[in-house]
Amino acid sequence: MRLESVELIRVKMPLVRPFRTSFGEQTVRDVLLVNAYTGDGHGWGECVAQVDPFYSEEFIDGAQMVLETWLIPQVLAQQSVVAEDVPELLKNIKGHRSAKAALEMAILDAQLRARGHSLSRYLGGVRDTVEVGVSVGITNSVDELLDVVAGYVADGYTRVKLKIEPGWDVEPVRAVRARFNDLRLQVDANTAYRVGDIEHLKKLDEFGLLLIEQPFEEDDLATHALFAQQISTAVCLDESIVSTRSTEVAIDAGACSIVNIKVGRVGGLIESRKIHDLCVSRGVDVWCGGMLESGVGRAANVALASMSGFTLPGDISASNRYFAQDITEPFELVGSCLKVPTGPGLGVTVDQEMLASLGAVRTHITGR
Ligand code: NPG
Repeated sequence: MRLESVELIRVKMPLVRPFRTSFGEQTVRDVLLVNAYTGDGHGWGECVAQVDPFYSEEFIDGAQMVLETWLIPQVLAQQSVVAEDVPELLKNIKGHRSAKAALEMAILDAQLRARGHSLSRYLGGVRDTVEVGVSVGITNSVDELLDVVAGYVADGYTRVKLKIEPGWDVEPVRAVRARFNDLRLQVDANTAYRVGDIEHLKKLDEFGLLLIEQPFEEDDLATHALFAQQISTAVCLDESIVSTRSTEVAIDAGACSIVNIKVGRVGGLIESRKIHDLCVSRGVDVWCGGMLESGVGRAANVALASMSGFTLPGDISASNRYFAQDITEPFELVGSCLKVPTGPGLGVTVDQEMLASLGAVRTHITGR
């Protein structure tokens, strides 16, 4: 397959509700889409980098720049390319995993659309529907949190993730657990704690949580391992997991018993599949994380989560949890599940009129 040109599309999608984490608040999702035009047709990818480098070192303007200046020209220079070549082709460029993931996704989508195969089938998915959860940001009060959670429970979600940070942890979790006895509950700290907080965090053991996600800094496997020995709740890693190798090191160190896989954070769907396979072979449960994706990235997440090792519900909510209107056909909750697309490639269609009405800005890179 020859890559002819790539179009980068930037579009701002307002979120239906502000999303607050320990690293900031978001009200609008600044989406970067990648459209790969090949000799065999075109395909879509989505870059999950955020506006600010607060979740990871990547940020959306930097991702666009590295795509335009290095990643896309390097692939355009090839006579022929398939998605499986992309990780190796881009290996000389350090980091920038979510930018690489978006380009790989677009090329893979084009390839699969041309073959008529769905992404789920390509990845070896085993499910038609995937169980999903919802991630709830930090709110101004515990009462407000209870109202937000009640709304999601009424929508059908049976697994809720609460964002925590120092000063917003044991009490909000206690209140949610007291009101929603049967709810599957987990917490995510996005690296907000330090080794001295271990005694305090151990109090979370009494709430029957599914897991505690990334309490400590991403390069601090030692503190995660120490914590895992002292708490009965499962420790899950997100930010620390950036490759198959880092996953192996984390498992060997005893730093986690559960792994969150995010396509952007690990550099693509092909690396995601490798991490999944490693975790399955090591008896480690995995689940699919989310980065407030549009329908394009969500389609990839749903396909990934259809693989056998994804035994826990993902942070892949229905489109209406994020946006009043998505840029693809919406993903809707059926019970507490989303349907896995069966059409070719990502299996969704991007609404070009919707992109235009949102004021999408396009950059076309031909390279030749
Ligand atoms: O449903 O897509 C979603 C959001 C899930 O909480 C979620 N994502 O730290 O995992 C996270 C968090 C996040 C969102 C991180 C946006 C970075 C950016």
